[in-house]
Amino acid sequence: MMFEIENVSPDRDLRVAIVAARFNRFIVDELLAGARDALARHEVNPNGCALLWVPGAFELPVMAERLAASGRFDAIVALGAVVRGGTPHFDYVAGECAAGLNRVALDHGLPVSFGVLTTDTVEQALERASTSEGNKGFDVTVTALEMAQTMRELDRRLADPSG
Ligand code: INI
Repeated sequence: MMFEIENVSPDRDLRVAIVAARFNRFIVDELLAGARDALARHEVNPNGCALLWVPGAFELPVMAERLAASGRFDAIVALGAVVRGGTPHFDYVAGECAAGLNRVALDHGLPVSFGVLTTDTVEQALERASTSEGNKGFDVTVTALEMAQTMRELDRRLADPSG
């Protein structure tokens, strides 16, 4: 085996941009609290991080695209809540949001974490955004950090295979 990279521990200088959708803000605020907690627990330097608000989940991809194109960030975390009950166009908003975020990730080779809840009810969304039952904002931020660090170490290994 040439090399293996697993169980990386995120550098404190990783630069993370969070994009948060204001729609269903009371839910997204909980996701954001989880995301902030994940950054703080990994002692990520806040000076390299940014938080951008957009109106709804549909707007997350275009802002993520702008952030990715800036070259200033190692990972992007997208947060939102799309609830089927209140959303006749649920499938368009949720589907385009997911597809758009994934496109940004692939176009830029940048980790873009999908922290957008897509649930049938507000109750289900709140369960996934709570602190006691596990917080999706926390989880996807940990994922973003792992991906950014693994990419960083991969670049290092490929630049210096002996090191
Ligand atoms: N945006 C959300 O983030 N969640 C929703 O549940 C939602 N609903 O219910 O419609 C929603 N709609 C707004 C959408 O994201 C755009 O902001 C809007 O269509 C303007 O482009």
